[in-house]
Amino acid sequence: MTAQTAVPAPAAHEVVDDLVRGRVAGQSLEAPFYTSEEVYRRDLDVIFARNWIFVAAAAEIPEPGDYVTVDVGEYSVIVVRDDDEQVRAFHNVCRHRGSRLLPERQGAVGNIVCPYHRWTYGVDGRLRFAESQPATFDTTCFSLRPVHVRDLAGLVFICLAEQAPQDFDAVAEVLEPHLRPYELGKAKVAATYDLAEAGNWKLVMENNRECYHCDGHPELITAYFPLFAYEAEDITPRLKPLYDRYVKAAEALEKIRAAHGLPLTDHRELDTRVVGFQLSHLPLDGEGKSFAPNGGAVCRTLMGQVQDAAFGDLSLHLQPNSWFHLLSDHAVVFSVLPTSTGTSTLRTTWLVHPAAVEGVDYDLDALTAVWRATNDQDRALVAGTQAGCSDPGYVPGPYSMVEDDVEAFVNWYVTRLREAIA
Ligand code: 3BY
Ligand code: FES
Repeated sequence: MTAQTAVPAPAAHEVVDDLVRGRVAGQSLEAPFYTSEEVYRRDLDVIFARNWIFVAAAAEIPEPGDYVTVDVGEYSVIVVRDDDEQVRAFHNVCRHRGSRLLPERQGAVGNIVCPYHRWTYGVDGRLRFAESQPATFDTTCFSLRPVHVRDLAGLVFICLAEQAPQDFDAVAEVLEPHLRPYELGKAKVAATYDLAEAGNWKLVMENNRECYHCDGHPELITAYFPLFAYEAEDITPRLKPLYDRYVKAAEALEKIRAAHGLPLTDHRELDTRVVGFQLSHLPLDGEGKSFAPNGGAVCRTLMGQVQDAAFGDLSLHLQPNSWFHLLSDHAVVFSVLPTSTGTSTLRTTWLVHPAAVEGVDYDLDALTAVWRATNDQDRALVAGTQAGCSDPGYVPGPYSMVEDDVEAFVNWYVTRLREAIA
């Protein structure tokens, strides 16, 4: 009898390596990218623990001691405004025996006091007090562990890596002049809510990156031209009248921005940078002002230094987890955080001018109606895609001509995973 040598099954990480190496461009990802625990762990490690992640509007923490906590996989991070009014970020872990420090999603503190044995940290992270320590105990050795943080014109990003990608500064330099007039850092939070998505975080992002499905957003498209990422050659006879209206509105918007001496250029660096981004100045349909039905305004007070209500939509997409709409009268900021292989959280926050008064300058339901409806519609599309991709009958399908930004997102993602393997 001949002895048979069993061929060992490849380790789970090798299976993921092969998937990543074998990714075929131009079509949707293979099912395990959305369904495998091993890929999910890889995403947390390579994407969410190494890149700049958008986590909050600075307006959520206006005063010293105001904080939010952010869960990124197994990490919890405290984002807090210190006494010098700088935004700081720390691991939400006590330096004594590791207790979680702040369990709430947001709040305000004088000091950060551990609930276990009351080690007390300043909002600058320094350990100020720990009872019953020997004379040799040096508090300076037990500050909270910092997390990289940047406040870009009122948008707060963190990076959990030891070495954060350098690229952020160059991107911030491009974005800052476009964002500055809106004074997001001084804005008021009108509303924020978390939506539980029944889909892998990448499906939420991919859905955001195309308007091929925008007929599914009847409320949104009375104001928003459903032509995002469409080029002239992508315009079918059905879309021609809409496109003609879009071209006229875009010309009018360019004149308005030029009259105010503001930057006009769009930027598309979605998969050509580590901090991949796209900035677009989009005109709006109808009245051309904001996201009320037919492009009407939703708030009487204009943002920051903005002087013209017909200021269009400054649309910003960032890899890997965020997008933004800045209008003359409000801003909406979105972040996606993974919660399991097949679930994620979409956080949406609406900002208005700090002097805008609810019930006087804006009606909260009217302010939030379009994106609540759009988020719900997208939620159903994402859940349906998660179900389909989990079906043994799923095979990847080709991207259309107007899904370049989905492809760019996936390329950015696969590039990060390939770099990590190398
Ligand atoms: O939020 C966005 O960026 C839009 C909305 C619809 C599709 N997407 C391109
Ligand atoms: Fe925080 Fe003991 S674990 S004080």
